[in-house]
Amino acid sequence: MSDIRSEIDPRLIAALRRAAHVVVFTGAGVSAESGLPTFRDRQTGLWARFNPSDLATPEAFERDPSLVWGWYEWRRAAVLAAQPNAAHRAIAALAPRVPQLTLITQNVDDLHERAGSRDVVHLHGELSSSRCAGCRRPYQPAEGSANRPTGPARIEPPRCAACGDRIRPGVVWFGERLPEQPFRRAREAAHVCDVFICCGTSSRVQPAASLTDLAIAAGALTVQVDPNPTGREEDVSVALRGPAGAVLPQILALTWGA
Ligand code: BV8
Ligand code: ZN
Repeated sequence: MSDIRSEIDPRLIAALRRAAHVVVFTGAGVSAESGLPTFRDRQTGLWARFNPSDLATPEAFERDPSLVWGWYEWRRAAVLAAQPNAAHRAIAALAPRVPQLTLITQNVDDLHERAGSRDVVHLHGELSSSRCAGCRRPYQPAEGSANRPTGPARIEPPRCAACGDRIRPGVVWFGERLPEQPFRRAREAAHVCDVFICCGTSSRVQPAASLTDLAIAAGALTVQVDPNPTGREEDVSVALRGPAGAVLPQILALTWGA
């Protein structure tokens, strides 16, 4: 990866130094360097191995609960085995350097939190928060009960102790509404922030991807960090081509000598 120092626009450094409110909006790409596959990367993309409609929808869970629950258990095991990477750490290090930081993520892993970020806005739920598909009661597996698979395997989902319905992952599936409060908070932050850094997302999944449009329309200085083209390069103020684990630490170093 070429050194992006020459590519970092001085406007971005100046804008970050005087920013009152910075938003960082992340997707699966920021967890890629932790070894977690993204949804769309050709080689590792999870979708490449599964048809999305076979897994991340309520209909799929209805049709084959063990296949879907097994896939989430596998992903939970992969997240547990993964470590936050330099991108997660740089975002956590950004927080004390600006008056206000809003970290919004589409990711369902907890790597931002494990890197030290607080108050993370999860738009698509979290792998760690399973609940009853019927009465919506939160579900916590009994200590040591979860059998972590080493690959995508069928696992019968547990049953709710209160109503007997199946337990489901606490994530937002395709066709399901985003959680009201987090999405409202994300829209408000995108609307008022001075700098909006969109990192590791193909910006294809709606309505989350509309946050970048909101920030552009509101006049924020918008930055994209991605090693691949997303088709948004012409829309944002600054498009930085490179892995987040290299680019974000360099932005901090150039801006604050961090
Ligand atoms: C809804 C949780 C309606 C589950 C996920 C317009 C408006 C509204 C809806 C729609 C719309 N158009 C279409 C829709 C429907 C749908 C949708 O967007 N479909 C897509 C496929 C077109 N949206 C929905 O269904 C949403 N709900 O609309 O409800 C409604 C309204 C009222 C009442 C009822 C219903 C719900 C969408 C949420 C789905 N759930 N996740 C789970 O995780 O299993 S989405 C899931 O996929 C992720 O959370 C993530 O958001 C998305 C994948 O996107 P990315 O994170 O961007 O990952 P991707 O692989 O695409 O890209 C990775 C990027 O990283 C790449 O660019 C790559 O180059 C880059 N990268 C790689 N390595 C690095 C890197 N970058 C930096 N550094 C690196 N090292
Ligand atoms: Zn229940």
